[in-house]
Amino acid sequence: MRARLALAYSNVQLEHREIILKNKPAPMLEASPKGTVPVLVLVDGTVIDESLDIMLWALAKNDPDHWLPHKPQPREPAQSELIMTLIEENDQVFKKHLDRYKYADRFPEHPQSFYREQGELFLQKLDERLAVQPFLMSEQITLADMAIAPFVRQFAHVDRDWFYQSRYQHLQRWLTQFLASDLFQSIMKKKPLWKA
Ligand SMILES: N[C@@H](CCC(=O)N[C@@H](CS)C(=O)NCC(=O)O)C(=O)O
Repeated sequence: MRARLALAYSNVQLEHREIILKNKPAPMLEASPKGTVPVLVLVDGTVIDESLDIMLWALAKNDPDHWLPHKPQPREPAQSELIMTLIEENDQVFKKHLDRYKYADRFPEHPQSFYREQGELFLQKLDERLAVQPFLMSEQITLADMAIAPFVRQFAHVDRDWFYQSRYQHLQRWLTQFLASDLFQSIMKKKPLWKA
């Protein structure tokens, strides 16, 4: 989802090949044997098969609203480094708790509420940021918002009633705004399955 967001935003020309994971087409596995989506194949044959790398590639092509700002202050890390640190925490830590919360029956060592509480540490952190500014890093959308929102959406959708009644009100506002955005709506339009 986040790769699609960045590709749509940067407006690069591409052929979208929709697949189902239960029936991965051979050309996909030839390009990327690890068998996960997304996979981006460039005209020169280069394969990019990590969603964050696809986002970075798309922004390097075209980043009209500066999702990756460049305003380094003396003795302060550039904002782009802070963005990458927050995304890394999402990808390395929060994602693990999300998967366990979502598929708690596959991780019977703990009840589902345990995994939710682990994930909440990150929700709390995001909510504190969103209490003082509209987006995760600043007044403007950055790559951090777009790389992280799809995971918060998944977390929220495990138990929507719980999420929308939780104390993370700023996060609720931010997620609701993301879900209503034209960009998100545009990538959610159903695409026909690709046939070779
Ligand atoms: N780190 C990878 C994770 C990709 C990933 O795990 N994708 C899932 C779908 S969201 C997948 O393709 N799973 C393979 C399968 O279910 O067969 C990325 O962000 O690109």
